[in-house]
Amino acid sequence: MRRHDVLHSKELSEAAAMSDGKSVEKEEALSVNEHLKTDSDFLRGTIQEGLDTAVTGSFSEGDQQLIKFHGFYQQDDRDLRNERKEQKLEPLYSFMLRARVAGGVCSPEQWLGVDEIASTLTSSNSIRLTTRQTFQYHGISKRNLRTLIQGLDSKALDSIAACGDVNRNVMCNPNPVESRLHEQAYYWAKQLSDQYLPRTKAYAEIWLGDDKVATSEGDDVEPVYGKTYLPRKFKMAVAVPPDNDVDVYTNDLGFVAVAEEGELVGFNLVAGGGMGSTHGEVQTFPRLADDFGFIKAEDTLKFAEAVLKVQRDWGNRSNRKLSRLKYTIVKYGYDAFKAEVEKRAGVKFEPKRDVVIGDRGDRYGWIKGVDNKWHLTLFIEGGRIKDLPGQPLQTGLREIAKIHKGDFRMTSNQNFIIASVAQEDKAEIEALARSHGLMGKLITETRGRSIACVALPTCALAMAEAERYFPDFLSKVESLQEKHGFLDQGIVIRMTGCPNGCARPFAAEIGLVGKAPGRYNLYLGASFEGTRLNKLYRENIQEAEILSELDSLFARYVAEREEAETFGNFTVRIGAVSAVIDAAKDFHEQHNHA
Ligand code: SRM
Ligand code: SF4
Repeated sequence: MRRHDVLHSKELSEAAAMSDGKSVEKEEALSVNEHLKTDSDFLRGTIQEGLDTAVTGSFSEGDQQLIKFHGFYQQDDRDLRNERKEQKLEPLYSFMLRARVAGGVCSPEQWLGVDEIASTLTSSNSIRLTTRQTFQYHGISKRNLRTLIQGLDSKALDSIAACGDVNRNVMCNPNPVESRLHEQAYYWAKQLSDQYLPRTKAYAEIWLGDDKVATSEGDDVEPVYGKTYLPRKFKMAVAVPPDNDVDVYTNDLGFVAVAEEGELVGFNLVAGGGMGSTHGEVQTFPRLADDFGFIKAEDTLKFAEAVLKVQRDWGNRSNRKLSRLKYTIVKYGYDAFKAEVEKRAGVKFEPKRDVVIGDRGDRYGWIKGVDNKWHLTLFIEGGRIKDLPGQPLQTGLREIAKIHKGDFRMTSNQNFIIASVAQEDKAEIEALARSHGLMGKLITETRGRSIACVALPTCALAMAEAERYFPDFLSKVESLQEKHGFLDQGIVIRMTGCPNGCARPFAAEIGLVGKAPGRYNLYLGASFEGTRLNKLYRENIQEAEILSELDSLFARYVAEREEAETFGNFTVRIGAVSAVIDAAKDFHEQHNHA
């Protein structure tokens, strides 16, 4: 038994005793994934053998779980599923690979590599910016996986831990305007990303051809994770207020920067956020993180490691639907969790410092930073970088990368920043952006703040469209805003193809969550800033009904709103939905309309 397995049983009992004073946790059967991880020889499984098997485009079932830790998912084109079935062919398997890019920062040189891979090794011929500041490729065949990963490696990029039961890509506010503060916040995001990478050599061996390193039971290969890693995925973000583009409260662990005279002094630590839920299963729910208090910057890693280890040891390893940190905190209680984190960190939380949490949108166009460098934020609809008719977006970014001397930053709203442009280079970059359709279109305040997940045709879990349908849907909402005379105001609208919440829909003022083809649940009432969840308003409705509901609500909003009242706050004040205060209790409370 490894050290933390011993701790696991002991601390489970202690924590359970702490939370209700007497009960002792019953051990439940471990989930299949726990056995897979244990038996995987630190994430190797039989991936290597699967890769060399040419008779099928897929991996074995077990390896399909393990490849996630290496950054990719097996998928099939759902648009072609029935046709292939009728032809008695195996599904058209391909892979989605997600890179790990802490804080979304990459160099033009790296981008040229990313771009070349998309054009030569993927059938989607596109790059997809994600809601966590990185990029994905879709449509990679099994035989191209190794070449692709080696291509990324040649540009000092990788995909390890982009998916799987580990700390994922760490987000950080990408705003380069306040350069000093951003630099300090980014430093910690990078530390959090690097420190909690899996230490196994499996990735290097399988994909980069490194020699196999022998391991044995006694080897401390993974000092933080242990051989069974975390119970589930784990997400961290660093916010630099007032910007909340990283939606810090939706993360398992969030660091809200606290500055004094422009210098970072520490963070307000928040923990226990997450969006995923399952329709009809009330024990699952989205949740926003709790505030735990202020920590000094130099204690950042102590606290992060303490939280990771508590989740490692206390998290549910039997039911993967209930294994995120949010459920651990709800189960053991805020106080018990906090005390355990302080104990393991060896430091106590100080009272939370006052900070103002503001907008979650990106600032489009040119902005001048304090260092006199210019930064250009480009709106990328649906995060999809592709050469479209009349809008060769991918080519445009390639041409810019060839001449750009600063860096690039991906945003958590699926957008792209060309950062640190000198005054004398500004005109040339703008000309390239304009001539390739990357600039020049009017982006409304609502569209600029709204996001949709990938969904169909690649996502295996999608119940309805999102990325492909969302632009047209938004145009209809914009027409309604125009009709009611408030198109100049932004509403945060988010759509996902299912309740897993990849575009953080439960933190949107208007959230649309796929139920079935063409059908969505409509959620209302989140705050503009991302500090309150929304709630179900109408269930399983189609576009006409959604628009009709919004039409009536917009009419009332314009007539009855208080000064500077946001749409989300308005829907709560008039009682369209009640405010979610305790997600575990309130989120599923049925509303009259639902
Ligand atoms: Fe996600 C699963 C796409 C951000 C919660 N997510 C998936 C998969 C891999 C589907 C699957 O398991 O087969 C999707 C692949 C679709 C495709 O074809 O590309 C997928 N998630 C995405 C991305 C690409 C959406 C996007 O449009 O940008 C985002 C990639 C982020 C990244 O770069 O790491 C993405 N996913 C999120 C977020 C938002 C965030 O983290 O800020 C969430 C909600 C926050 C959270 O984790 O609670 C999210 N994805 C999920 C879940 C639900 C987890 C849960 O706790 O229940 C799943 C399903 C699962 O894990 O079982 C999921
Ligand atoms: Fe797929 Fe659902 Fe995530 Fe959308 S929210 S990408 S449909 S898992």
